[in-house]
Amino acid sequence: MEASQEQALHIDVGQDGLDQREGEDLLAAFCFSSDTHVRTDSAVIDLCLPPLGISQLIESWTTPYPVKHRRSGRVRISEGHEHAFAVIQLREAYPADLRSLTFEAYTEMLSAIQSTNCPHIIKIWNYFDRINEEEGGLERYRQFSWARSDAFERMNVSDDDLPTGTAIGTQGGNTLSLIALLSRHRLQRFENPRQVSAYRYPEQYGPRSPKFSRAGLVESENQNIFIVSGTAAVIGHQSVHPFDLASQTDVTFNNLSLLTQVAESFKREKITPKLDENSALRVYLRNPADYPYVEAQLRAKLKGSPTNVAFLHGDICRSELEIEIDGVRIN
Ligand code: 3EB
Repeated sequence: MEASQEQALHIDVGQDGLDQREGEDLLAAFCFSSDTHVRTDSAVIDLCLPPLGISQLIESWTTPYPVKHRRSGRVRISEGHEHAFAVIQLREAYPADLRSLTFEAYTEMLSAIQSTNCPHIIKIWNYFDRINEEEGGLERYRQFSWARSDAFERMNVSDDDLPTGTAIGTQGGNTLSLIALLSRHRLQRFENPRQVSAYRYPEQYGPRSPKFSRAGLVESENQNIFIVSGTAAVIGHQSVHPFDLASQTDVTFNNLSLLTQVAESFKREKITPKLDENSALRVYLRNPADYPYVEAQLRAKLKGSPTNVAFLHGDICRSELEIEIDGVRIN
């Protein structure tokens, strides 16, 4: 098949080595393990988010089009035909100043993105250690949110232009990792009607609100992307069922189905805006012992055996939350 008739983007989750499709180029490989190595010159992104029930998982994003790998300062860029990734991973100093480091990382990454052929930021995954720990009088997640907000402001990204997001605590590595998915095509954003938009959260969650959109669609000629931000047991702006895994799991699934319902109302011919066994999902659990329960729940909800799911040991950005799920469906 001609590349032009094929889908531009594929995701595969596998356990052994790079699960690269025959004849395709690698845009990004998220390597989830308890390893903390930081690469500097490839599309492989090592993240200390240990997979549950297995020692290593690799989520590979590949494309039939040629990919150009380059660097812009400390930002690694993989540019394909319609999609690209920009990645920055910075070690934290001791004593740490996460707020300054986040501002530096964000402004450097956002500037580098301006030099790519894919100006639309679809999603930014944010990972760093000790997310709920207080440092210098403020929880590290709140320091991070503050700096991300300042950086978007500095770079003239308004609340109407925010990408989808995920912010999760890693289990070591001492590294701030920002991974941006970019596209030639714009993101059609939408919010969850049952939730206050994160960028309008009141100050009780930090001096500056978390700047992300809840979900979105990216339409292009051959392919569409439905993508959701990290989704948890939040209603309005409040966490519900604090520390209660089973109830939080239910609310999280409800929030995900609400987002898919909103996406349905945008629906064009070729879009399947749902999270099902053909989606790539990441399920983040604060407590590894919760894995068997959530795995069984997910299989029941999706009514199939999803192959592209990563269950990861990650800390949720509010200490009372036990579970968060993010996902993408390409079709
Ligand atoms: C929430 O709904 C839960 O700060 O980038 C989810 C997704 C959450 C992304 C972020 C935070 C972020 O507010 C937390």
